[in-house]
Amino acid sequence: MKRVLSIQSHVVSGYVGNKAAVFPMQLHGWDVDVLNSVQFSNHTGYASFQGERLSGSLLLQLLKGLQDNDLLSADYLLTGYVGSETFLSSILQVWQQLLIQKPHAKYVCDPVLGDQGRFYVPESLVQVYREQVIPQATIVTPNAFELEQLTGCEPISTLEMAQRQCHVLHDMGPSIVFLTSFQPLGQDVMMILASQRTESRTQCWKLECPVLPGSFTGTGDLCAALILVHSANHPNDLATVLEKVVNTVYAVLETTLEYADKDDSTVKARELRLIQSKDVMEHPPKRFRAVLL
Ligand code: PLP
Ligand code: PXL
Repeated sequence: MKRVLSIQSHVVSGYVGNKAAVFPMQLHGWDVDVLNSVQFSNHTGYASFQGERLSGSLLLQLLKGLQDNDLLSADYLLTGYVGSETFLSSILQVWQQLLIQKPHAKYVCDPVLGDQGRFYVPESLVQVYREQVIPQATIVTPNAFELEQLTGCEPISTLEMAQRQCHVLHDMGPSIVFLTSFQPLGQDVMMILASQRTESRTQCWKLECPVLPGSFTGTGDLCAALILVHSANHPNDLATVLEKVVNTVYAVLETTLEYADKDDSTVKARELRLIQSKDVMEHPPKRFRAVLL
């Protein structure tokens, strides 16, 4: 099972969306069918950007091309940032068609909505994710803000609350929930939770690591790609998946910081140094460990 259809953004310069996801997956031996939902000069965190978006109808044309040539054959679908309801609905059509070809296909969905109380997509997408997308996803990878929006809960301030909301998301369908970043109130630590529900039980693992200075873009996209790769390699060992993913992402961020000049806090200096992190992506360090809650 090593072919993935990845529907995400393309940026000419820098590393977000497919630019952050494709290389790591290829490095782990995956064939990646790359479908670019936008082509922008750079990510939207810069002062400006240029480029264009793929429409939902063009996505369906590409789907037809793949179907006509018997090329819709991925074992996994991976999606990230989606900017409109029509594009999200077209993605669901792609997923339905893929399931017809590959009934055992899995859907890894990063339900990108926003972060730290701020939306970067239209708020109307929350309802579409909640009602139509999440129920079809196998693995979901929200951050704390996205989890709050999807379950409709109060701001998540404690570990217990975070774990409870992962259960609520399981109730909506996905068997694996990765809460990719969460800071409990009053604690200067970052937590990542990985929760797996099977027929007989739900197990939740926690990993803690220090908060690194500054903010990065594309971390969530890299994280989702690595979750896909490692969960396929270790289907019955979520602790290992969590450790490999976080230790890789952490090492990539450290490498990124090493390359940035000390007092260079520009957006450009915070572009992930993915190419320079090839070795750590292939051989994740054994550093931060997962604990069972
Ligand atoms: N930072 C680190 C060190 C991580 O390991 C992860 C995910 O595993 C993230 C950030 C995730 O970031 P985001 O908030 O973009 O989901
Ligand atoms: O990392 C999310 C992302 C994806 N795609 C585009 C972006 C961003 C974040 O800024 O600008 C185009």
